[in-house]
Parts: sequence; structure tokens; C-alpha cells
Amino acid sequence: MLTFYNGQHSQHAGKVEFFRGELLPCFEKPQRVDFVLAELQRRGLGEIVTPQGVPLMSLEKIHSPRYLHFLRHAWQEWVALDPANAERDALPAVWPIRSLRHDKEPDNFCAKLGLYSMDSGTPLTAGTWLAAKTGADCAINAAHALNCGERATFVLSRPPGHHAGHDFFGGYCFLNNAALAAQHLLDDGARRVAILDIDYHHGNGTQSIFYQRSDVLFVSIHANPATDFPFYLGYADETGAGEGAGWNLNLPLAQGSSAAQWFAALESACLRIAAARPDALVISLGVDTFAGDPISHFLLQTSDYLRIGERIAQLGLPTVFIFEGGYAVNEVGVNAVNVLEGFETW
Ligand code: Q9C
Ligand code: ZN
Repeated sequence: MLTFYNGQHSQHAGKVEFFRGELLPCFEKPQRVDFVLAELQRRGLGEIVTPQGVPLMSLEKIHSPRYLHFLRHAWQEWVALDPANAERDALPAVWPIRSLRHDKEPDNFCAKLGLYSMDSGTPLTAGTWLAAKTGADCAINAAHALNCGERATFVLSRPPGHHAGHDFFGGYCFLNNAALAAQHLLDDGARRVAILDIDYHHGNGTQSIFYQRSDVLFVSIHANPATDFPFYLGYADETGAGEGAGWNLNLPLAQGSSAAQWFAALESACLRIAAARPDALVISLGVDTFAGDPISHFLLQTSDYLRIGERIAQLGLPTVFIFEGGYAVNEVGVNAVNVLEGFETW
């Protein structure tokens, strides 16, 4: 499988995330991708390449121009507030929720941070834009490679993407790589694309980007949003709206769900995808469903990831795999590469 590797990923290295009144060391750290890369190389699972840069215009198909402008300039504005900020992550602390205005972009940088974010667990750092943009390059290159005859490609990048919306970051995500890949597949001629999101957390950003569209089917297996991040989206009654009615499928599961329950949901997901007869498939590949994950509560074991890849392969679709979450750093490489190997060997 051809891998597009984001060689800039470690430029995004947050120090802390705010959680329950404390600043904790970030779970979303560079070693995550280092472990996946080492495992890919160890197993010799195919060529690993770096992407061609894509024009900013291609990101505007998914993200708003004012959000992209904010992200590109955020770090210099943060340091301009106080030179000592160069040593500190930028974390938001104020948000324009219900009854407050979203249409005016404030001059105040901390107010902008809140306008363009959903949580205080996602530090913005000196290298965030470079890392996220290079990840977006990987996603679009990986989608494009399917048109050039690859059966499947892998985006090995961080920060992850599936919580990032049209104009906001959060949940460790800044640019929505899965959405960018799906959009590129459509632009290259696919009539319909399916996105299967198997990260532990609901892919609220991806869902919301395509919620009113019928050219992208979004299917997600995730923890019940009543108990788990992102909390405010991901329920089973969200089935799409307008043109998109019927083109969104959420399969929430309770914390502590067994592997058998998870695989039953995977079967429902695959049946829905097959019924849609898409031309291509994008997988938001989070491995935070692992029993040993420090922030999640599902019970998958390392060998289960081989079975996931095998089941996805049976759909028989050109497929882009995109690395998302997974925080048990010592196991994240084996688990993610097991999905790819299961896919390749089916
Ligand atoms: N202290 C992805 O997996 N909050 N994002 C967790 C833990 C946010 C996860 C708090 C979790 C976001 C891509
Ligand atoms: Zn996750």
C-alpha cells in the first residue's frame, strides 16, 4: 500500500491540554506517528512517499477562507500579544455560544481563538499550520493516487482531522483530512464517495461538512456522545438533512462495548456502504478503540485490527485510509498497520 507520510508532523507538538481544571501533558503527541512509521517499515508494507504541496484553494472546498486565514496567521498573532507566548501553547478560553455573534471576526486574538474552536483540549503551536497543511497535502495526494491506479493508499499524518469542521478546530484536529480526500475523489470524477469513521470518537467535523449532501455517505461507529467527546453530535437520529437526508449513519455504542458488539456495528456499516454503491471509500482510521487506550473505553485487541482490514477489503472499493486517533503509543503502530495488512492480505 502506498503511504503518504507527513514529514512535518512533529512541528505540531502541543505541551498541554486543559482537562478538568488541570493542564495535562498532551495525549496527541509526535511519537504516535513515529511508532506507525516504524511498524510500516518493519513489515515492508509498501512504498512511503512525501506529498506534493497543494494550493490553498483546494482547502477552501472544505474550510472557510476566514478560518484558513486565521490558522495560517494564528501563531504570529499569539506571539505578538506577548513575546513570552513563544514558549506557551495557545488554548482558547471563551466561545461565542448561543445568542452570541459568529458573523463578526473580532480583532482580539483570544476572541478569534474561541470563534474558531470547540474545546480547550487542542493546543495551537508554532508548527501547527505547517503540520496540518502538510497533512492536508497527504490526504489530497492519497485520494489522487487512486485515480492513478493504486487500489489503496494510507495517509500517515498528525494532527488528526475528523473533529475539525468547516470553520473550527478541536478534538486535536485542525484540517479535516478525510473530508479533503473525499472531496478530491469527487472532483476526480467519483459520483459518490463513502466515508467510514472507525475512530472511538464521533467524527463531528466530517459529518457536519457533508450533512446536507447526497454525494458523500458518512457512516461512523463511535462511543455514545452522551458520555464521550465530542458530546454534542453523533446520535443515531442524525440521518442527514435536505439533499443529504438518508446519507448519514451513526452507530453509537456504550462505553465498555465488547469486540463482538463493535464488529456487529461494523457489519451494519459495511452493508449500508455496499447498498450506496460508492465509487470510492475513505476510512477515518482511529485506533483509540483499543482496550489499552488511555482516554477511551472500548475493548478491541491487537488481533481484531486485522479483521477490520479484512472486512473493509471485502467491500472491494478503492480506499484511502487516514490516520486519526489512538493514544496507547506503544501499540498504536501495530494496531494501525494490522488494519492495513488485513486489508492487503484478504
Ligand atoms: N483528557 C481524536 O481521537 N478530549 N480526538 C479528551 C482527555 C478530546 C480525541 C480528554 C478527545 C479528542 C482524533
Ligand atoms: Zn478519537
